[in-house]
Amino acid sequence: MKMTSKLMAGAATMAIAVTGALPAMAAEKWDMPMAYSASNFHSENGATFAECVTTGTNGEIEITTHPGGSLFAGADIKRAIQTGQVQIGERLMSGHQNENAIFGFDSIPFLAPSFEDSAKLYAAAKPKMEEILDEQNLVTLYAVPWPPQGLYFNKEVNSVADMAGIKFRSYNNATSRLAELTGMLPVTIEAAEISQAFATGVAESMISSGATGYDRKVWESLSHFYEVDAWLPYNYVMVNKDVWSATSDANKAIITACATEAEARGLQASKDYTQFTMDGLAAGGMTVGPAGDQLMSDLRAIGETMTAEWLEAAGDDGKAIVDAFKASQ
Ligand code: PCA
Repeated sequence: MKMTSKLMAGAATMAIAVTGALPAMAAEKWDMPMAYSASNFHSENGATFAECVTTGTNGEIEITTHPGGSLFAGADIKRAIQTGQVQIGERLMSGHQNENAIFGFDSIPFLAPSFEDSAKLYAAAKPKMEEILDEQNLVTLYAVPWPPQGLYFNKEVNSVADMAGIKFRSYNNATSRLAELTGMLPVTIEAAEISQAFATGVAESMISSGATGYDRKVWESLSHFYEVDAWLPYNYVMVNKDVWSATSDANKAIITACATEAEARGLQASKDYTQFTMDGLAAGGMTVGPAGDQLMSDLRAIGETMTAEWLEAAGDDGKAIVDAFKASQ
């Protein structure tokens, strides 16, 4: 529902009447769009971060989260922050691999398949990522990985040959490419829409975390989850650079402290959620377990192709990230 300006003026007059005076300094309101459901750990973590900022700044900056793609759909969130339509937001960065191959550093199959490795890969990529985002008018506050990515199907699958012709839900370039290389048919769908897509047969399969399948109750349509541990993609919380520059040093310090806490809390939640959500998928009736040997060796071969393609697309900067990651292992 949209309030008319007359109604809003009325509400403001009432607020003044109740509080007795105008506040000394108008509180700044920051809207924070997020693409994933309110119950998802990233969204819960974002809500806690928002509270931390609102309380820490004594309400000088009040952040309101908008989960589930309710304010902007996932694909539009980054641009909305860049252009100042919103002050802050969260986005799966690999969703923008088509803008810059570097953004896909975290979706290279089998390069960094554990939480430990992925933290090292993220650290290796961070300076370059922040430089690119800075050029796009964005300041990164914190980033949190999703749990390891596995494959969902509505039937038993033991090899890549078994995947031929399946309609596959993708969420970034890497997942679309994986579909092509496995003979599946990619269709890009936001996480917020997948329950519907699976229920209506628009998609029959996806690669994602146990977390997303659990949040979207995919057991209502799908039967198998294979642990593949392909990669751990990162969600980034970013603020518009002009908004950041106009923020007082005291408030910047508070926001940065809240972000540091959110990064650690989010990582822990991602780890805790991994087994919890796979148990949840099983409790929902799905067959959950490691992918078989044939499937894994087929996927590894495809992973090599995708790694070579990414290195080619990401050039010297991409190579430098992978080299720095390998040196840190
Ligand atoms: N969930 C998100 C991205 C990665 C993940 O685990 C999704 O499926 O859209």
